[in-house]
Amino acid sequence: MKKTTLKFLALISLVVFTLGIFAGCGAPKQDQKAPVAKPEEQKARVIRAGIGLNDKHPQYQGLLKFKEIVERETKGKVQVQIFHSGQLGDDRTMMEALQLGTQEMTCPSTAPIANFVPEFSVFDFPFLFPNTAVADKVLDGPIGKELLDKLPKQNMIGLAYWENGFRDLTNSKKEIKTVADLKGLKIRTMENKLHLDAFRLLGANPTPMPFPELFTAMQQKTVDGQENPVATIYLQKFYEVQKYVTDTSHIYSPFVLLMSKKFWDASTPEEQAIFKKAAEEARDYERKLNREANAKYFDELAKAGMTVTKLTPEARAEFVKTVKPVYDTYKEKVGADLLARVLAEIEKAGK
Ligand code: TK8
Repeated sequence: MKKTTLKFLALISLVVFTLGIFAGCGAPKQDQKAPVAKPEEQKARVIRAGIGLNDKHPQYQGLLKFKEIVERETKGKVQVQIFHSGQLGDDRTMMEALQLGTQEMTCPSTAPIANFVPEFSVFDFPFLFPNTAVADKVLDGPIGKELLDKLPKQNMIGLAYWENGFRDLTNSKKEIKTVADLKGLKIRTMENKLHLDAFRLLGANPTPMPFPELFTAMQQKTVDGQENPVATIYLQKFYEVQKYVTDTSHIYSPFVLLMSKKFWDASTPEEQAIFKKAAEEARDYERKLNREANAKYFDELAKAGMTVTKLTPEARAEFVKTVKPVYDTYKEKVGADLLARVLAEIEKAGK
């Protein structure tokens, strides 16, 4: 090594050393300020995971599984606390908290995520996925990943797609057998423009509202109806305030398990790998429970006093045709190329 290079290196180390001393003097280290913790608590970092649904829902069971895996594999260094029923706020508020780093995890549907990354609406086109097997293939494949990869720019990390499910329609006014029956009904939708437009096309009077406000809105008749998978309709006891349910299956809602980028970046690569693995294992568990729930709860809703209506093939075809125009209106908004690729994947997966 040349003399000049050596001198240069010596100078650099001196500067770094001096800065280090000053930094050390100026700012006391974190743990000097922190209250004395019991030894086992000293290093535990806490993930606060919030959801809008209650603790009866498969989504909550999925989070319990995630917690179990993460706490076991990190040997307790990362703890997971679960807050259900909107205790930490609605989906939008929780995503904003993730962005700020004041909350670590949440699990919203793709519909409200589209307010942060518009491309996520691509999965919310009505009557897009023919069944859950095809949905799994597309979401767990390259396109699903491509969308998750857009989240870090919004200071969030997408760990895996979980399942909310095919959405069905309920209301307190009348039986819905055809599109015409929906005319003028005040329907709560998620906060997503595509959903709102689809319901406008059906002749309803849709209004966006955060989920935690929904039960009271139905009870006080601020809205006539809403749409959610039957697991939610049953487990949130919507049958207490809604009389009619129709198996429209109009939109398939994926959930995305989200983590704050701040928390992710503060984790070691080993911990990140554990979060990812736990998210995927819990996903398989959650999907299984959710599918069992969605298959059985129509009967339970009938037992609870609701009128359950199955659409005839003709009536279903009319629903499909009536909402079709959103494919044109939203093609450019989500990206025409992206939509075309999703449709091609679905076609391929269905074969
Ligand atoms: C709960 C929501 C809910 C969703 C909705 O926070 O808002 O209707 O289907 O499950 O994520």
